[in-house]
Amino acid sequence: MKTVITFGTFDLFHIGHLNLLRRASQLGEKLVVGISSDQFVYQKKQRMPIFKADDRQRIIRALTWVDNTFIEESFDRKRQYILEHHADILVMGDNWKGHFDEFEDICDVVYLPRTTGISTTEILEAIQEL
Ligand code: C2G
Repeated sequence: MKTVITFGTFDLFHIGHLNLLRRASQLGEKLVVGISSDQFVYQKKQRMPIFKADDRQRIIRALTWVDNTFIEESFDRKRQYILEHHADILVMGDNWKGHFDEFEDICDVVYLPRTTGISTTEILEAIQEL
């Protein structure tokens, strides 16, 4: 039985997020998702998320492929999260390619192709242009 772990902001949940989570779930029997805290999103993106962490977590938790969720507070704790959740595979979109190779000593690290043509930033820009 393999446990897959993945991390993300998942703000303005969209089809790119859905595809990533579906494909991640297919790599194992259990999928655990770390959802970035609002402060961590600010550190990563220099802007606050549109949806609060609690709401983003509720949306992810409602997906049938997702078995467990938690709030990710920082990059520094990634090793701890992987170990705590007994993850066998770390999955991220390939915009993160190479960034998490340091965890190959404790799990497999897989980068999946991103869905093209959609991102939270592009959605925000499209709305602003209306
Ligand atoms: N993603 C994707 N296709 C898109 C958009 C996003 O496959 N069109 C993937 C990303 O590659 C990532 C996941 O969906 O694996 C979540 O993306 P974001 O919400 O943008 O998360 P991010 O801010 O990159 O958080 O510790 C690492 C992070 O917390 C990653």
